[in-house]
Amino acid sequence: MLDAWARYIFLQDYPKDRMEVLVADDSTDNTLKKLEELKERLPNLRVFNFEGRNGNGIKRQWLIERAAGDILVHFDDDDYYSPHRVSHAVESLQNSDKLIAGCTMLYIWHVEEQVLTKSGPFHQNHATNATFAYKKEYAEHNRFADVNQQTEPSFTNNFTNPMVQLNSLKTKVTEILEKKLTDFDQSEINKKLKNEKIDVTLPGRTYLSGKIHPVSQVIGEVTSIFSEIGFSVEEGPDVENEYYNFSALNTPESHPARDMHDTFYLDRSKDLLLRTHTSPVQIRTMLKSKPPFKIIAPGRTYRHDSDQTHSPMFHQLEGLHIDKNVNMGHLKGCLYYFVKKFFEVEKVKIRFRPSHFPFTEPSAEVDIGYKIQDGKIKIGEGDKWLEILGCGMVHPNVLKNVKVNSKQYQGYAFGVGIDRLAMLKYGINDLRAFFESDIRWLEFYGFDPLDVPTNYRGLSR
Ligand code: 2U9
Repeated sequence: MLDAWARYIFLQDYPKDRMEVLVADDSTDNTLKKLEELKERLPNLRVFNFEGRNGNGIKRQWLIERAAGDILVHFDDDDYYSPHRVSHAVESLQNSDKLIAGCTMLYIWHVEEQVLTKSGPFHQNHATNATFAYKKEYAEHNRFADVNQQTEPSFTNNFTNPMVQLNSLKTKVTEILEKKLTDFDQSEINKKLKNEKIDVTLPGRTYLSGKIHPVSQVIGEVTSIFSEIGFSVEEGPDVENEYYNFSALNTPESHPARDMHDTFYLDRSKDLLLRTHTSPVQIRTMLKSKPPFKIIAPGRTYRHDSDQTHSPMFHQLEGLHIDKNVNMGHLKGCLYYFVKKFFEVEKVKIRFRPSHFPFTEPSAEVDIGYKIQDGKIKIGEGDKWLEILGCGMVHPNVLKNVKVNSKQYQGYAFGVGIDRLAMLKYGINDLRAFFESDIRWLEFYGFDPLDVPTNYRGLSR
């Protein structure tokens, strides 16, 4: 701080031999030592130790009483001053009958904080803080009050003493400039208010909002239900190899699912193919990690099939839960919970029918009860049965293929067709419309993008 202050004192264009510099030093650092060094370049430098005494008023009074010159000019040690400060103040006071000089407006550059503040412009006798200059005879009759702040009003008799204006031209230019800027802003606003009119009778603009496809909606719903009971979501590629899609899943070379009529092969050696189920995702997950596993795998699957209820590309969701002591009771509990949540019913009739899949043993297919009421399907009650799921306990051969010890770990797996679930829940009867990309169909059967399915807010509206 002292360095900056000393620089502004040296930079003053007023002759140094005619300038007495008085310092009231109340600092605790090595300021005194530094001031000693300055003495060589400022012949009339006088330093007073002011430590322990408080108040700007007291300090100023102290300095005034010890000053030798006719004209006194204030300097703070933490503000920036121009080189003309002393000469301008002295000249202004010498050419005037008035006893005090100051500026009604001031920009202060705070050296330490590195900020610029502005005070004023005030009325003509109101000197802004730290701009004071005055004749010594004035100070003999007007004393700085012994207060820390706002000493100026009492010193200037509440701003009633006529004041020589310092930097008056600069103040005027600033004022004019600021007025011009506000006038300009104002006239721009007025121009806009005059020329721009709002027609409040105009109908609102219509906008096209996209819709969520029923398949995406159902994937969201199903994922939400299973994540609530501890399943995490895994994904994998649509293009798979023979091993992950068939061999690892205990599907023999002779199995009809491997037939060209069922599977889309991508090369002559029948190694690359479009996955026929999402099961390879579970194989990949188990190979890269260690049990327990509790995962679901939703996604696109492909089979060589096309009619009113089959599309060559369709969607599946498979689940897998492997841990110590997982049994068929857990499988039944999990699927019962899922069916109730998905169809949003309190009670549901459910039956497990023995079946066969190469990757599960024992295997079952799951049917749910339904009836037709007023031409609509009612899920959960009635004496008709609807097949919706396949499931079973994971075959020990599958666990062996993914290096899981089947003596220690067992578990269940299930698979469900997403498109079929969507058709059942939302009363859509032709599967082919799902993938025709008819915007009118989507407009009717689609869902609001903001209406995201959650277990808390409700799955569907
Ligand atoms: C691993 C082990 C076992 C997944 C299973 C089914 C039964 C099933 C069908 C439902 C309708 C396919 O889309 S659908 O035609 N799926 O019946 N899926 S058990 O079993 C697995 C999966 C991965 C490692």
